[in-house]
Amino acid sequence: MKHTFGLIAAALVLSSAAQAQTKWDLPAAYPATNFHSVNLATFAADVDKATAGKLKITVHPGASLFKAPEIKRAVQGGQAQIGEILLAAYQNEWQMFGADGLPFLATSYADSMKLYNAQKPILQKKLAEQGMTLLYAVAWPPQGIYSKKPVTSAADLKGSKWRAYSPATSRIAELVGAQPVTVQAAELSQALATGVVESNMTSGATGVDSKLYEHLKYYYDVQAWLPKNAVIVNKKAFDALDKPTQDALLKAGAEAEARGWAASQKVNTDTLAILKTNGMAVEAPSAALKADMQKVGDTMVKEWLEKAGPEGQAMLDAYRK
Ligand code: PCA
Repeated sequence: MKHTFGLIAAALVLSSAAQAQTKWDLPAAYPATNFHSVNLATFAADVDKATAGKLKITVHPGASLFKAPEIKRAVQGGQAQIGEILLAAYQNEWQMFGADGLPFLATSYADSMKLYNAQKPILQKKLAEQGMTLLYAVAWPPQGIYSKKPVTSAADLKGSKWRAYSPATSRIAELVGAQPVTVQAAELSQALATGVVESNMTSGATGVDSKLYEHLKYYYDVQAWLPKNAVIVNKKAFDALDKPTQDALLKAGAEAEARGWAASQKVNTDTLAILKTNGMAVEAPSAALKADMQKVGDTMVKEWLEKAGPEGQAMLDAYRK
């Protein structure tokens, strides 16, 4: 009798401990050493600490749980409670997602932050309609051109096998006469090794992550745009948390955002140096290349506005104000 009571008591203790702990999965698409992923790991540790272990977030970097393009739907459907997405990858779904992926709309960290502030209210509204919320977003370092061959003007990109990671990066390829092929960051090294890719636009961060210097010898620091990663949360999962846990999550998210933007700037400087150390020519674009790319950007912003309509215009006005 006494024995049975002890077992029941033990079972009760165990089940209440299990109830008290919530486990979330956080799929992410970039390698564990990437600054976004490192930031996510710190964020998860902060949440663990602030909630005394009540909310355990497991980060799955490197597209190990879901491939990059699948993460948004996974969070929406509740297969993952929280996840990190590249907003610009979803431009075809809704033009506003792609605003930070347009060449030469916002090219500095300061402008990129301004653009984020203009985007934020409509991003929140859209994600809420989809059953999610935006926790935080962090810009990648500015995007430049990587190429196997020297590029003195856009004409040198004609016919080049160009890796794209978003609708906008595919469109750039079309406009310069390159051949776009969509390759996610997780598969980029492989694509280079097999010769599927000869050029692309991305950051120094991804250049180092994927060791682009092993195959591509030229980097032109065009600083064309700063796309953002956003951390999104399934609304039902969020609502199921108690208030102190929700508050802890929001606080850790705000801290991760500030930390991430600072890290991005440092990573920009550091990774361009690493590219050089590894034998890559890291150069400013020629006046001709700059002018060619500026023209591409003008066309794309115009095309984007046509598709985005008044909502896009309102966002641009808010950004430029
Ligand atoms: N790296 C990611 C997106 C932007 C960036 O700098 C990539 O190349 O896939």
